[in-house]
Amino acid sequence: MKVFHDPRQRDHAPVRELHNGEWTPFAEVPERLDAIVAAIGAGELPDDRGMDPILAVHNPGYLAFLQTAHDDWLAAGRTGDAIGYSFPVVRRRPLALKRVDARIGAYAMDASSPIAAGTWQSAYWGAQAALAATHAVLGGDRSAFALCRPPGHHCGRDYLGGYCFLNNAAIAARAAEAAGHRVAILDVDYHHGNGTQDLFYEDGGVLFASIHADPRTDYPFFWGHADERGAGEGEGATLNLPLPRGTGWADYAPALGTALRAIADFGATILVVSYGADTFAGDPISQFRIETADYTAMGAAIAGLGLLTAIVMEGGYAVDALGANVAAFLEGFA
Ligand code: SP5
Ligand code: ZN
Repeated sequence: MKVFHDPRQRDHAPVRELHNGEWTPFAEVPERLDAIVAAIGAGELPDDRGMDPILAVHNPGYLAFLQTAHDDWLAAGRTGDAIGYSFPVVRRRPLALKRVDARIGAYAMDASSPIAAGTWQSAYWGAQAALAATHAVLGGDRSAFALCRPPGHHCGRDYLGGYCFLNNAAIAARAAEAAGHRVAILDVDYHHGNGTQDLFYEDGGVLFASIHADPRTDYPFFWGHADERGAGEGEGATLNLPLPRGTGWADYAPALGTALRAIADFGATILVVSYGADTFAGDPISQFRIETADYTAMGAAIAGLGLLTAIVMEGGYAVDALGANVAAFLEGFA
């Protein structure tokens, strides 16, 4: 299977994040990428397909903000990573926001996604990796893997969050759709892919199916509940399968079967998988009990759909096991 990544995806390296009321070391580290490369190889560099496929998902104001946010932070006399502290939950309307803190708040959904000097470069090339994998599949490969980092599934049209800046899975999905495919997105990261869900919630043309920790107990809390099923023309094209903390493969596999049946029933011709290895038993920030060998079964079950498949990397924070967990999943496809 072809693998795509660009070394510039290492440049995003925030130092710390707000966690349980304290500053703790940032969990989504560049070494995640190194660990995966060590296990499966560096693969190929993605072509540069420019901004148009990214603009199919994100709004221009948000993208302009992301490209200058860290420079704006430094220009305001700050040091270190840019992070917001005021978020317009109550009222959100277009304003000429002068302070960098205001702009970050307007374009962020949480305070755990710092913007560092290299953030735009890394997010941009991660999105290009997702596009490269998608185009490999459109060009005749049965499957391809985009080693995206930073991840993407928590961010939406005009907001970052959950370590995510550009929604790689959505960018892949829109590119596949533009090529005439009927697209399903399967999200198996530990956390609900709220950004991806949001982007397709009223779109009946793309199925979003997600298996994740119950948002009553886990981030992102406000989305991913079982009763969220899409709206308007998208009603029925969102499927949320929340599972309790402590879930192992024996209870995960039936939920995966449910998601796979929904994808088959939808009549998808291409699949985008948001693969997070943070369901792993040893993950430092998550609470499922999936073991390394289970990822091979997971990959094989998904491959059993027989669909063209672009796999994009999402979370997974047990760095020492991450390479093996990604390799095991990809082996399941072979
Ligand atoms: C893509 C993805 O898996 N995003 C997960 C975002 C979870 N953010 C909320 C949990 C924050 C846990 N912070 C741990 C800090 C360790 N120093
Ligand atoms: Zn996650």
